[in-house]
Amino acid sequence: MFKVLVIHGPNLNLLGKREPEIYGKTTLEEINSMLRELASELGVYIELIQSNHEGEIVTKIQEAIGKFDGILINPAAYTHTSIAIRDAIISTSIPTVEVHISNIYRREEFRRRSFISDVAVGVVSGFGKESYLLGLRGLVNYLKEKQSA
Ligand code: CA2
Repeated sequence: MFKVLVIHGPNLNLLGKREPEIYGKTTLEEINSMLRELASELGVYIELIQSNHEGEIVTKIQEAIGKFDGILINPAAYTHTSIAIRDAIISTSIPTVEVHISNIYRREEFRRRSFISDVAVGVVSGFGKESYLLGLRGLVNYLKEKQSA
């Protein structure tokens, strides 16, 4: 059974509680429930964490070596700033999918640069809570294809 680590970055604990016009009305707990449901449908094990701290995210990625087959991450604002998270993803070589609720390419200029995208196996951006589900499906599909290659 594939094991997937889901990482929600800073401020995503506020989902559904602030700025619903950009990030929707769904709470993080509701997104996690949807992910758990899809994971059981796909037959994969998932673990979900949220952190507001860059270093903690780096440590969780490092600790995923040997424990997880894939990582699904919304790095939130760290997407646009964190070489540390990028380096952690590269160093673990664990296939990683980047997801965003909003379409970062149709927002402010500073959100159009991601330090994660070119080290990810794929990116899903702009589909609201659905981005997470599409991202998990894409990641599991990638892991299956890699296994049978
Ligand atoms: O669209 C996304 O998923 C983002 O990763 C969300 C980040 C933002 O910095 C990225 O550019 C795009 C922000 C997450 C903050 O979430 C909030 C939720 C509710 C209220 C305030 C912030």
